[in-house]
Amino acid sequence: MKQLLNMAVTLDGAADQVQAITQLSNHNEFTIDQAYEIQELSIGQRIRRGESLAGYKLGFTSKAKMEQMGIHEIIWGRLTNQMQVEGNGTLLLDQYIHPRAEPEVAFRISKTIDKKIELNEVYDYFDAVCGAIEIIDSRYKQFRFSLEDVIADNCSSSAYVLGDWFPADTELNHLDIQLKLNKKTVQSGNSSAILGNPLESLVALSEMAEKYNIQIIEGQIVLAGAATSAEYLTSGDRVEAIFQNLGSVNFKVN
Ligand code: OOG
Ligand code: MG
Repeated sequence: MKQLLNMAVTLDGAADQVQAITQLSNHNEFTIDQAYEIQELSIGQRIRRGESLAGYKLGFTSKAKMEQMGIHEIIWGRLTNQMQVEGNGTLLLDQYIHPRAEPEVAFRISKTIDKKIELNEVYDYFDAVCGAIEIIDSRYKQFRFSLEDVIADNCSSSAYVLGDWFPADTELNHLDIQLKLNKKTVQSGNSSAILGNPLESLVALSEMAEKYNIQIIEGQIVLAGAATSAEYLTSGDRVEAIFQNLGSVNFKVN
């Protein structure tokens, strides 16, 4: 246990000090279940400093992401309130190691998810949806990691920006999604790239909730996973994601 805590503290410190570390798996052997324990302990450090759990994120729910990073399993991580950046706001580059942005769809949960739910039940569990941007910032050098490494590192999550909320019955499948950097489209995709339908991400998360004994509660946010590859950010960038049916989200990088 001590060793898992040490790894958790190392990851938390890397984020806090904005200093990339060597992949943990280079020098330690740990399982996927232990990686989730490290993640929990590492986020626990943030909670102890006063942050609160704001929700969850899924990773590698699209082929584009799996292929960009070379990992083909669905993973999940935690979001805290501190990680939220306001829409139209500014991301301060010096707080991140090598941040990348990716367009996401987000759900606002309205009823506790703690066991597997079916696709035909998902509408009972959220009351709003929005377009979002996730900022991922691997704490590992060169943004390279094993499956265990990235899970321990909270699935690279470091910040998120939410757009305006739309009603839960907004059609979410087959929506065009674009990511723009400085007005130029750098990624385009479709929401159906997310597990065939972004609603499936809630089913996937519900399986994780049952397996890992977590509860996603009313008011928490779930990021469904990016539909496109992620793009590196540099100083001065203006980042915008545009979603059919869900408006747009933007921020600038300083
Ligand atoms: C891991 C996180 C993946 C997504 O949306 O697929 C992810 C990474 O790419 O570093 O957030
Ligand atoms: Mg993501």
